[in-house]
Amino acid sequence: MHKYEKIEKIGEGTYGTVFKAKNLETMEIVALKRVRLDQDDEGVPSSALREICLLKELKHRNIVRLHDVLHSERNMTLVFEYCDQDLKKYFDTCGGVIDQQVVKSFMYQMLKGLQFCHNHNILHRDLKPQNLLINKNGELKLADFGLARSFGIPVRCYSAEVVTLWYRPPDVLFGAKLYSTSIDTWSAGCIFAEMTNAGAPLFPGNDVDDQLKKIFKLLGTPTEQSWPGLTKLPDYKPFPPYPPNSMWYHVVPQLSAEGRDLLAQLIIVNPNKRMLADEALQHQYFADFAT
Ligand code: Z3R
Repeated sequence: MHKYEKIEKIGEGTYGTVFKAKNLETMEIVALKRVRLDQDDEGVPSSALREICLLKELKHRNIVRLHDVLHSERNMTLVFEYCDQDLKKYFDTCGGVIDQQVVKSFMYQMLKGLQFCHNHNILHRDLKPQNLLINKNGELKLADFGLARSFGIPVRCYSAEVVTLWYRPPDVLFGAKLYSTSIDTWSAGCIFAEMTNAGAPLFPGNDVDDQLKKIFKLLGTPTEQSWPGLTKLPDYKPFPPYPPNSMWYHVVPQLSAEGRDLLAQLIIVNPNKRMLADEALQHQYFADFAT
Protein backbone atom coordinates (compact mmCIF):
# COMPACT_ATOMS: atom_id res chain seq x y z
CA MET A 1 0.00 0.00 0.00
CA HIS A 2 2.97 2.37 0.58
CA LYS A 3 3.41 2.35 -3.17
CA TYR A 4 0.25 4.46 -3.51
CA GLU A 5 -0.53 7.91 -2.19
CA LYS A 6 -4.22 8.74 -1.88
CA ILE A 7 -5.18 12.03 -3.49
CA GLU A 8 -8.93 12.23 -2.90
CA LYS A 9 -12.03 10.18 -2.38
CA ILE A 10 -13.87 9.58 -5.67
CA GLY A 11 -16.97 7.90 -4.36
CA GLU A 12 -18.69 5.06 -2.62
CA GLY A 13 -18.97 2.00 -4.81
CA THR A 14 -21.05 -1.13 -4.29
CA TYR A 15 -18.23 -2.85 -2.44
CA GLY A 16 -16.34 -0.03 -0.79
CA THR A 17 -14.73 3.38 -1.10
CA VAL A 18 -12.97 4.44 -4.30
CA PHE A 19 -9.96 6.79 -4.14
CA LYS A 20 -7.94 8.64 -6.72
CA ALA A 21 -4.30 7.88 -5.96
CA LYS A 22 -0.77 8.12 -7.33
CA ASN A 23 1.62 5.25 -7.86
CA LEU A 24 4.77 6.70 -6.25
CA GLU A 25 7.07 4.49 -8.31
CA THR A 26 5.65 5.37 -11.73
CA MET A 27 3.77 8.62 -10.86
CA GLU A 28 0.79 7.11 -12.67
CA ILE A 29 -2.67 8.19 -11.46
CA VAL A 30 -4.87 5.22 -10.52
CA ALA A 31 -8.21 4.45 -8.88
CA LEU A 32 -8.01 2.39 -5.68
CA LYS A 33 -11.09 0.40 -4.80
CA ARG A 34 -11.06 -0.99 -1.31
CA VAL A 35 -13.33 -4.00 -1.04
CA ARG A 36 -14.91 -4.45 2.37
CA LEU A 37 -15.36 -8.08 3.26
CA ASP A 38 -17.87 -9.48 5.71
CA GLN A 39 -16.91 -8.79 9.32
CA ASP A 40 -17.31 -12.36 10.46
CA ASP A 41 -15.69 -13.92 7.41
CA GLU A 42 -12.22 -15.27 7.45
CA GLY A 43 -10.77 -12.62 5.16
CA VAL A 44 -10.53 -12.94 1.40
CA PRO A 45 -11.96 -16.26 0.15
CA SER A 46 -9.35 -17.97 -2.00
CA SER A 47 -11.90 -18.61 -4.77
CA ALA A 48 -12.65 -14.87 -4.98
CA LEU A 49 -8.95 -14.06 -5.00
CA ARG A 50 -8.31 -16.47 -7.87
CA GLU A 51 -11.23 -15.06 -9.86
CA ILE A 52 -10.14 -11.47 -9.28
CA CYS A 53 -6.58 -12.22 -10.29
CA LEU A 54 -7.84 -13.67 -13.58
CA LEU A 55 -9.48 -10.29 -14.28
CA LYS A 56 -5.98 -8.78 -14.53
CA GLU A 57 -5.67 -10.61 -17.85
CA LEU A 58 -8.85 -9.01 -19.22
CA LYS A 59 -7.29 -6.40 -21.49
CA HIS A 60 -9.44 -4.35 -23.85
CA ARG A 61 -9.72 -0.65 -24.66
CA ASN A 62 -13.34 -0.59 -23.43
CA ILE A 63 -12.64 -2.36 -20.12
CA VAL A 64 -11.08 -0.49 -17.20
CA ARG A 65 -7.68 -2.13 -16.67
CA LEU A 66 -7.16 -3.86 -13.36
CA HIS A 67 -3.47 -3.20 -12.70
CA ASP A 68 -3.05 -4.90 -9.40
CA VAL A 69 -4.73 -6.73 -6.51
CA LEU A 70 -3.42 -6.02 -3.02
CA HIS A 71 -4.70 -8.02 -0.11
CA SER A 72 -4.10 -8.32 3.57
CA GLU A 73 -5.84 -10.72 5.96
CA ARG A 74 -9.08 -8.76 6.10
CA ASN A 75 -9.11 -6.46 3.12
CA MET A 76 -8.55 -6.30 -0.52
CA THR A 77 -7.67 -3.27 -2.64
CA LEU A 78 -8.06 -3.29 -6.39
CA VAL A 79 -5.85 -0.93 -8.35
CA PHE A 80 -7.54 0.29 -11.54
CA GLU A 81 -6.68 2.53 -14.42
CA TYR A 82 -7.98 6.05 -13.67
CA CYS A 83 -10.75 7.64 -15.76
CA ASP A 84 -12.00 11.22 -15.56
CA GLN A 85 -15.64 10.62 -14.76
CA ASP A 86 -18.48 8.14 -14.81
CA LEU A 87 -21.61 8.26 -16.97
CA LYS A 88 -23.77 9.26 -14.00
CA LYS A 89 -21.70 12.40 -13.49
CA TYR A 90 -21.68 12.98 -17.26
CA PHE A 91 -25.50 12.99 -17.16
CA ASP A 92 -25.48 15.34 -14.17
CA THR A 93 -23.28 17.85 -15.98
CA CYS A 94 -24.57 17.60 -19.57
CA GLY A 95 -27.30 20.19 -19.04
CA GLY A 96 -30.02 17.92 -20.41
CA VAL A 97 -28.52 17.54 -23.88
CA ILE A 98 -26.39 14.77 -25.33
CA ASP A 99 -25.53 14.69 -29.01
CA GLN A 100 -27.01 11.55 -30.60
CA GLN A 101 -23.65 10.83 -32.31
CA VAL A 102 -22.06 10.75 -28.84
CA VAL A 103 -24.81 8.37 -27.71
CA LYS A 104 -24.00 6.14 -30.69
CA SER A 105 -20.29 6.21 -29.89
CA PHE A 106 -20.85 5.40 -26.19
CA MET A 107 -23.30 2.63 -27.09
CA TYR A 108 -20.86 1.12 -29.59
CA GLN A 109 -18.04 1.16 -27.06
CA MET A 110 -20.23 -0.30 -24.30
CA LEU A 111 -21.24 -3.18 -26.62
CA LYS A 112 -17.60 -3.73 -27.67
CA GLY A 113 -16.59 -4.06 -24.01
CA LEU A 114 -19.52 -6.40 -23.33
CA GLN A 115 -18.75 -8.52 -26.39
CA PHE A 116 -15.15 -8.95 -25.27
CA CYS A 117 -16.10 -10.02 -21.73
CA HIS A 118 -18.91 -12.28 -22.91
CA ASN A 119 -16.53 -13.97 -25.35
CA HIS A 120 -14.36 -14.72 -22.30
CA ASN A 121 -17.39 -16.04 -20.40
CA ILE A 122 -17.36 -13.19 -17.93
CA LEU A 123 -20.62 -11.45 -17.06
CA HIS A 124 -20.93 -8.04 -15.47
CA ARG A 125 -24.33 -8.55 -13.75
CA ASP A 126 -24.52 -5.00 -12.39
CA LEU A 127 -24.04 -2.70 -15.35
CA LYS A 128 -25.18 0.89 -14.61
CA PRO A 129 -24.10 4.46 -15.42
CA GLN A 130 -21.91 4.55 -12.31
CA ASN A 131 -19.65 1.84 -13.62
CA LEU A 132 -19.31 3.17 -17.14
CA LEU A 133 -16.29 5.45 -17.11
CA ILE A 134 -15.51 8.15 -19.62
CA ASN A 135 -12.22 9.77 -20.57
CA LYS A 136 -11.61 13.30 -21.82
CA ASN A 137 -11.09 11.90 -25.33
CA GLY A 138 -14.52 10.30 -25.42
CA GLU A 139 -13.44 6.75 -24.64
CA LEU A 140 -15.91 4.69 -22.63
CA LYS A 141 -14.78 1.81 -20.40
CA LEU A 142 -16.68 -0.71 -18.31
CA ALA A 143 -15.67 -0.93 -14.64
CA ASP A 144 -16.30 -3.65 -12.06
CA PHE A 145 -16.51 -6.50 -14.57
CA GLY A 146 -16.52 -9.91 -12.92
CA LEU A 147 -16.69 -8.56 -9.36
CA ALA A 148 -20.31 -9.63 -8.85
CA ARG A 149 -19.32 -13.25 -9.43
CA SER A 150 -16.63 -13.08 -6.78
CA PHE A 151 -18.45 -11.01 -4.18
CA GLY A 152 -22.15 -11.27 -5.09
CA ILE A 153 -24.44 -8.30 -5.59
CA PRO A 154 -25.41 -7.05 -2.15
CA VAL A 155 -28.86 -5.62 -1.46
CA ARG A 156 -27.23 -2.56 0.00
CA CYS A 157 -23.90 -0.94 -0.74
CA TYR A 158 -21.54 -1.17 2.20
CA SER A 159 -22.33 2.53 2.71
CA ALA A 160 -26.03 1.59 3.29
CA GLU A 161 -27.07 3.11 -0.04
CA VAL A 162 -29.67 0.87 -1.69
CA VAL A 163 -28.40 -0.99 -4.75
CA THR A 164 -30.36 0.19 -7.80
CA LEU A 165 -32.80 -2.17 -9.53
CA TRP A 166 -33.27 0.08 -12.55
CA TYR A 167 -31.00 -1.94 -14.84
CA ARG A 168 -32.07 -5.44 -13.76
CA PRO A 169 -33.89 -7.68 -16.25
CA PRO A 170 -37.26 -9.26 -15.36
CA ASP A 171 -35.77 -12.77 -15.17
CA VAL A 172 -33.39 -11.67 -12.40
CA LEU A 173 -36.18 -9.71 -10.68
CA PHE A 174 -38.23 -12.94 -10.67
CA GLY A 175 -35.34 -14.70 -8.94
CA ALA A 176 -33.67 -16.54 -11.87
CA LYS A 177 -30.33 -17.88 -10.63
CA LEU A 178 -28.86 -19.15 -13.88
CA TYR A 179 -27.43 -15.99 -15.31
CA SER A 180 -26.40 -15.61 -18.93
CA THR A 181 -24.98 -12.83 -21.08
CA SER A 182 -28.54 -11.59 -21.65
CA ILE A 183 -28.48 -10.05 -18.15
CA ASP A 184 -25.97 -7.47 -19.40
CA THR A 185 -27.62 -6.71 -22.75
CA TRP A 186 -30.83 -5.79 -20.90
CA SER A 187 -28.86 -3.32 -18.77
CA ALA A 188 -27.15 -2.01 -21.92
CA GLY A 189 -30.60 -1.37 -23.44
CA CYS A 190 -31.77 0.54 -20.35
CA ILE A 191 -28.60 2.64 -20.40
CA PHE A 192 -29.02 3.25 -24.17
CA ALA A 193 -32.49 4.72 -23.58
CA GLU A 194 -31.20 6.77 -20.64
CA MET A 195 -28.37 8.20 -22.75
CA THR A 196 -30.70 9.22 -25.59
CA ASN A 197 -32.86 10.97 -23.00
CA ALA A 198 -29.82 12.76 -21.50
CA GLY A 199 -29.96 10.93 -18.18
CA ALA A 200 -33.68 10.28 -17.59
CA PRO A 201 -33.82 6.59 -16.52
CA LEU A 202 -36.08 4.24 -18.52
CA PHE A 203 -37.43 2.14 -15.62
CA PRO A 204 -36.81 3.95 -12.32
CA GLY A 205 -38.46 1.40 -10.00
CA ASN A 206 -38.62 1.87 -6.22
CA ASP A 207 -38.73 -1.81 -5.35
CA VAL A 208 -38.91 -5.16 -7.15
CA ASP A 209 -42.70 -4.95 -7.69
CA ASP A 210 -42.62 -1.39 -8.95
CA GLN A 211 -39.64 -2.23 -11.18
CA LEU A 212 -41.48 -5.13 -12.86
CA LYS A 213 -44.65 -3.04 -13.19
CA LYS A 214 -42.79 -0.24 -14.96
CA ILE A 215 -41.20 -2.77 -17.35
CA PHE A 216 -44.48 -4.57 -18.16
CA LYS A 217 -46.38 -1.30 -18.66
CA LEU A 218 -44.06 -0.52 -21.56
CA LEU A 219 -43.29 -3.98 -22.93
CA GLY A 220 -46.45 -5.88 -22.02
CA THR A 221 -46.91 -8.47 -19.26
CA PRO A 222 -45.27 -11.76 -20.29
CA THR A 223 -47.19 -15.02 -20.32
CA GLU A 224 -46.17 -18.68 -20.26
CA GLN A 225 -46.76 -18.53 -24.02
CA SER A 226 -44.46 -15.56 -24.73
CA TRP A 227 -41.92 -16.83 -22.21
CA PRO A 228 -42.03 -20.59 -21.49
CA GLY A 229 -40.86 -21.33 -17.94
CA LEU A 230 -41.78 -17.86 -16.65
CA THR A 231 -44.23 -19.10 -14.00
CA LYS A 232 -41.64 -21.59 -12.64
CA LEU A 233 -39.12 -18.89 -11.72
CA PRO A 234 -38.36 -18.85 -7.94
CA ASP A 235 -39.95 -15.45 -7.19
CA TYR A 236 -42.60 -15.43 -9.93
CA LYS A 237 -45.87 -13.66 -9.15
CA PRO A 238 -48.63 -12.66 -11.56
CA PHE A 239 -49.04 -9.06 -12.72
CA PRO A 240 -52.01 -7.36 -14.38
CA PRO A 241 -52.06 -8.16 -18.13
CA TYR A 242 -50.69 -4.86 -19.44
CA PRO A 243 -50.68 -4.71 -23.26
CA PRO A 244 -47.41 -3.67 -24.91
CA ASN A 245 -47.22 0.07 -25.45
CA SER A 246 -46.47 0.80 -29.10
CA MET A 247 -45.71 4.49 -28.55
CA TRP A 248 -41.91 4.03 -28.58
CA TYR A 249 -41.54 7.33 -30.27
CA HIS A 250 -42.64 9.01 -27.05
CA VAL A 251 -40.30 6.95 -24.89
CA VAL A 252 -37.14 7.90 -26.79
CA PRO A 253 -38.12 10.86 -29.00
CA GLN A 254 -34.52 11.78 -29.89
CA LEU A 255 -33.66 8.30 -31.16
CA SER A 256 -33.70 7.38 -34.86
CA ALA A 257 -35.94 4.57 -36.16
CA GLU A 258 -32.87 2.26 -36.38
CA GLY A 259 -31.96 3.14 -32.81
CA ARG A 260 -35.48 2.37 -31.63
CA ASP A 261 -35.31 -1.00 -33.38
CA LEU A 262 -32.02 -1.85 -31.65
CA LEU A 263 -33.37 -0.74 -28.27
CA ALA A 264 -36.53 -2.84 -28.72
CA GLN A 265 -34.39 -5.94 -29.31
CA LEU A 266 -32.16 -5.37 -26.29
CA ILE A 267 -35.01 -4.93 -23.85
CA ILE A 268 -36.99 -8.05 -24.70
CA VAL A 269 -38.65 -9.47 -21.58
CA ASN A 270 -37.96 -13.14 -22.46
CA PRO A 271 -34.18 -13.51 -21.85
CA ASN A 272 -33.91 -16.24 -24.51
CA LYS A 273 -35.10 -13.83 -27.21
CA ARG A 274 -32.94 -10.89 -26.15
CA MET A 275 -30.26 -9.71 -28.58
CA LEU A 276 -26.60 -10.45 -27.78
CA ALA A 277 -23.73 -7.95 -27.88
CA ASP A 278 -22.30 -9.60 -31.03
CA GLU A 279 -25.59 -9.18 -32.91
CA ALA A 280 -26.20 -5.68 -31.58
CA LEU A 281 -22.86 -4.51 -32.99
CA GLN A 282 -23.98 -5.67 -36.45
CA HIS A 283 -27.22 -3.68 -36.22
CA GLN A 284 -28.17 -1.15 -38.90
CA TYR A 285 -28.08 1.60 -36.25
CA PHE A 286 -24.27 1.48 -36.41
CA ALA A 287 -24.13 1.39 -40.24
CA ASP A 288 -23.05 5.05 -40.53
CA PHE A 289 -20.66 4.82 -37.61
CA ALA A 290 -16.92 4.98 -38.23
CA THR A 291 -14.92 4.01 -35.13
C1 Z3R B 1 -12.01 2.08 -11.64
C2 Z3R B 1 -13.05 1.59 -10.94
C3 Z3R B 1 -14.03 2.43 -10.48
C4 Z3R B 1 -13.91 3.80 -10.73
C5 Z3R B 1 -12.84 4.31 -11.42
C6 Z3R B 1 -11.88 3.42 -11.89
N1 Z3R B 1 -12.90 5.65 -11.60
C7 Z3R B 1 -13.98 6.20 -11.09
S1 Z3R B 1 -14.95 5.08 -10.34
C8 Z3R B 1 -14.32 7.58 -11.15
C9 Z3R B 1 -15.58 8.11 -10.90
C10 Z3R B 1 -15.60 9.47 -11.03
S2 Z3R B 1 -14.11 10.04 -11.44
C11 Z3R B 1 -13.41 8.53 -11.47
S3 Z3R B 1 -16.93 10.59 -10.80
O1 Z3R B 1 -16.39 11.75 -10.17
O2 Z3R B 1 -17.49 10.87 -12.09
N2 Z3R B 1 -18.02 9.92 -9.90
